Amino acid sequence: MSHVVSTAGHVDHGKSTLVRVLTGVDPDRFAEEKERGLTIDLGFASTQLPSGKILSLIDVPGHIRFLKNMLAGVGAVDACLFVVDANEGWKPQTEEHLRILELLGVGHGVIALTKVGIADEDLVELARLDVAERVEGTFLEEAPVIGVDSIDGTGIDELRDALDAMLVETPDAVDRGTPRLWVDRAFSAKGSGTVVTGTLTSGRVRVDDDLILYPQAIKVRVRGLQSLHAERTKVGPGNRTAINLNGVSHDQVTRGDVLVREGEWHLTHMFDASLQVLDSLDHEVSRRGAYMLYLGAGEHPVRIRILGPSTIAPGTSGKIRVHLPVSLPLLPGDRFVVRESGRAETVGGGEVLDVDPQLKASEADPDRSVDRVVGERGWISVDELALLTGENRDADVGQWVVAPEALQTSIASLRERIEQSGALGLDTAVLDEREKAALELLAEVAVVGGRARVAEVADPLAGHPFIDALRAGGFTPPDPDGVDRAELRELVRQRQVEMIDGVCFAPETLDAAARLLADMLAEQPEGVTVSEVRQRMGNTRKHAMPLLGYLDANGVTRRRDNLRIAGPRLPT
Ligand SMILES: Nc1nc2c(ncn2[C@@H]2O[C@H](COP(=O)(O)OP(=O)(O)OP(=O)(O)O)[C@@H](O)[C@H]2O)c(=O)[nH]1
Ligand SMILES: [Mg+2]
Repeated sequence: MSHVVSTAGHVDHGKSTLVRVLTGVDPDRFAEEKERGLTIDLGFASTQLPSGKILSLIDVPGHIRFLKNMLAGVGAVDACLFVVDANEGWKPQTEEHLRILELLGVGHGVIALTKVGIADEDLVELARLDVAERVEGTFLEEAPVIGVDSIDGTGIDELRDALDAMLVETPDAVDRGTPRLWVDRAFSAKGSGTVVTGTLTSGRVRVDDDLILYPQAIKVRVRGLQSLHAERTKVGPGNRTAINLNGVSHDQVTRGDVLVREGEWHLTHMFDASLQVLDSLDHEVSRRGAYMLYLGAGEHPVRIRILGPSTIAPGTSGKIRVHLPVSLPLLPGDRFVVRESGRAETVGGGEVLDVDPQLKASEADPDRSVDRVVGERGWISVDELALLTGENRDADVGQWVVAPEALQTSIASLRERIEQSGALGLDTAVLDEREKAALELLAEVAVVGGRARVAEVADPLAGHPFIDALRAGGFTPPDPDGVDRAELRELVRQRQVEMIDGVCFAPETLDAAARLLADMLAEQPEGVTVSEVRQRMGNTRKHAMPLLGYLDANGVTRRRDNLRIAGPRLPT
């Protein structure tokens, strides 16, 4: 496990030189960089610290013209090596880099005051005071400030110790089991084809893994892996990683693309987010303006809609809806920086809050709450919720997480349908997945033979003698003489007793009547008369008529003239 740390600071303040002294590797890779003594693009190097920990450094350019490259380098870092030239002191990109790191949520750092060998002591002291003041209230407030000189070696050991201590404080990368790698370089290596590099986050990658490259949606396979200059069979999160890919040519891949496994991320070209606007901005942020969004290692032209009030003033924060030109695998908590393309100035940055907004922009008020995500949908599967929020919730019902109100509504409507379905019960084949799941929550309902009906259990009135009498009576049940009226009402309410046209029946009798008619109509499909039914039931009109009325009303039978014929719900 290594930690990935980026440099930061104004142009020429000594970042690359310091990286070279710390690691023995010159991070300026290009001839043009070496000739001009200026970092243009990202550089990479690593070293082992006294404790044995591995420090991976990403060296960023300080020049404002290459800020885009700097942004590509800091999208996935845990901490920073913040560089200030003791002679020059705090400069514009010192400030801008600090703001960017803050917006991206970088939480740890060490400050190196460079070139102390060629600065007089007063200047160094002044620079210290200045730096202390500038970082007040930022994540660097408590950071150690180490005077160093990369040419004569002053303070380098002390800096190593400070970096070591910083890594102890810096939390290890999270392993969610869902790897994501924002590509910061893609090239073709002799003999092995396409290689991409980046900082792996959120999970492990193994040789032979199938991955997808977005936004192109190209299926690729991991042919080989390297981390810290060694071949690996697997690499864990928080590591600089080079992946040799099958299935894509290097010119199909650009910085800012992203590798993930299929189905593990929600892909979106629209998300809601917070936006903290920099204090230094001299105008409000409105929907007008051309914006560039920096996220992962990529740069994307975006449309922004302010949620709520129409503008966000400098030094304040608000919420925005962002429209990306491509779909990317995002998760709440992802951080980004926004710049205004026309003016080339950093506007602010924020955190993704909702990767799948449900409400219209005029109504949305996003936050990181998982309950909000559930509430806006009512029902959501455990898997879908994990994709949208990164959180694994236990299911409330079946495979679903359900908002309390939505669950109550479903249960109430289910109960009503079951009650209305009468003694025959509700055919569960007509229920959708959610309703079937909710059925399990209805303690009073039993499902027998694919039909849900109110069960006759766990009740003081269960086993009431009148129920037994009704059952025993069958098609000629007794009248409820002598039965307490309140008890009778309750028995009817619970559907332990079915009251039809003032006559009481056991629920089983209704089923038996339906089956009897089915038998009779199988023999006589053209229809049966009331008197034939009476004869088979062995009863009189008093009991036969309510039973037939019930069967007609429930679609078991239908009347045609003075005959009963098969209805749509005749048992088969
Ligand atoms: N004397 C002295 N010179 C230094 C020190 N660090 C850097 N330099 C010199 O300062 C110049 C700029 O150093 P770099 O390391 O290229 O600066 P940088 O911050 O990487 O610059 P960019 O990447 O372009 O932003 C070079 O000429 C270095 O030799 C130091 O500690 N002491
Ligand atoms: Mg440099």
